[in-house]
Amino acid sequence: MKKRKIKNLLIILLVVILIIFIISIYLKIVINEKNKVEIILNKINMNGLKNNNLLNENNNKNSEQLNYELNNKFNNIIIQLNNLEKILKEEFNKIIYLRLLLIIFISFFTIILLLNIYEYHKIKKQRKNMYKKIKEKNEFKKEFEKGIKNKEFKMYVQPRYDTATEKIIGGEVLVRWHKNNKIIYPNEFIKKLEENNLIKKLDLYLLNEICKKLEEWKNNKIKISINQSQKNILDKNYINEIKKIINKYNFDHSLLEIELTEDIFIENKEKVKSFEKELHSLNIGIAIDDFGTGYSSYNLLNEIKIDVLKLDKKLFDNLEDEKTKIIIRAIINMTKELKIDSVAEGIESEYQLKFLKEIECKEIQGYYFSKPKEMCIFENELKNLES
Ligand code: G
Ligand code: G
Ligand code: MN
Repeated sequence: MKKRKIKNLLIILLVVILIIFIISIYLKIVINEKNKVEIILNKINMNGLKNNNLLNENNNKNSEQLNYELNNKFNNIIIQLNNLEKILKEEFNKIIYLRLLLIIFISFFTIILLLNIYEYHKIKKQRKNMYKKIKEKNEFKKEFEKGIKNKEFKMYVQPRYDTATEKIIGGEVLVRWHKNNKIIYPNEFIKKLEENNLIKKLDLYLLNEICKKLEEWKNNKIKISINQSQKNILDKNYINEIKKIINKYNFDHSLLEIELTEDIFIENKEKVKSFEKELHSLNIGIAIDDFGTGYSSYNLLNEIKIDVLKLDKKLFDNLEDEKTKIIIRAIINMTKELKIDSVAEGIESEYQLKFLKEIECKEIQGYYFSKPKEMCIFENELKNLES
């Protein structure tokens, strides 16, 4: 951006310098011409006067007739000189106008030429950027496909705890991309996958992986929620693909919950309504994620059957404030009356835990108890729970 501005300024500067240069040359020529014409006119005047003197000197006979003739001749010379001066000035003006036109034309042409050169380079650069972007997109797609094939997308689980008993009752699946010995977090790639229409593949891949696990954990009644991009809801085939996956495995479907962020509920209410009905017909739960950060239209709780409300971390960031407490208490009371489960997310302190116990928020998730863990570690914890 800065580079482009400097380039623009340089081009404008160049044009201005060029115009000043042309005008100065032009002015120099005009002044020269003017001087030349004046010198010629002066010479003619001088000669005229000299001739007049000569005539005066040579004719001391002083006859009246001679005087009269000489006067006539002299007047004629003056008239002719005046005519000559007039003609010369007119010619001189004509030349000046023609040159001025020529200079305007050259300046105009130069500006057009420079603008064209500039446009050409701009388009060339844009095209280069476009190719670069397409190349990057293709490379990203290839990397993603390779990632799926090589099982680079790993499921992490952040446990969900019962607030009253402080025992693990479930977990949220959060993906991490293990690529070239580095862990990449979802914030760095989920949006890119959505933009490239690849997110459905990842979300369904993870859904398949977690259904496999739920079948393995059959003895453990652990509830699992999984994030699914709201973009999928707009895809007609999506629900059929979910059906295909869950029918492949033998587990209690009521242990599975799908988390969707609240904006989709507002933007595509009708689509979410039919999606919710399909999910409930399969006995799968539906949760609103990050509740309290977006539009938070309470009306949607009336229109769509929600099983879980996940209250966003930001709501609890300022819990010392009395007003914040009143709002959270009201939300929790509302969920109780509507028979919706409440989950407080991002809980990091004992103070927050104490308050959530007091207002009887059903579940807690946060660093206070546990960060997201690798699947194998979470599974080990589940085994310990069994014994
Ligand atoms: O765990 P972390 O804070 O990095 O997750 C950031 C966000 O990424 C979460 O809020 C969640 O909505 C999103 N996310 C995590 N895992 C998945 C996933 O498997 N699919 C989709 N669509 N989003 C995910
Ligand atoms: O899908 P969702 O936006 O709810 O994802 C929750 C994200 O918040 C996860 O990526 C997780 O890493 C993060 N998270 C969970 N608990 C805490 C917490 O106590 N503190 C902070 N800062 N982040 C958390
Ligand atoms: Mn979530």
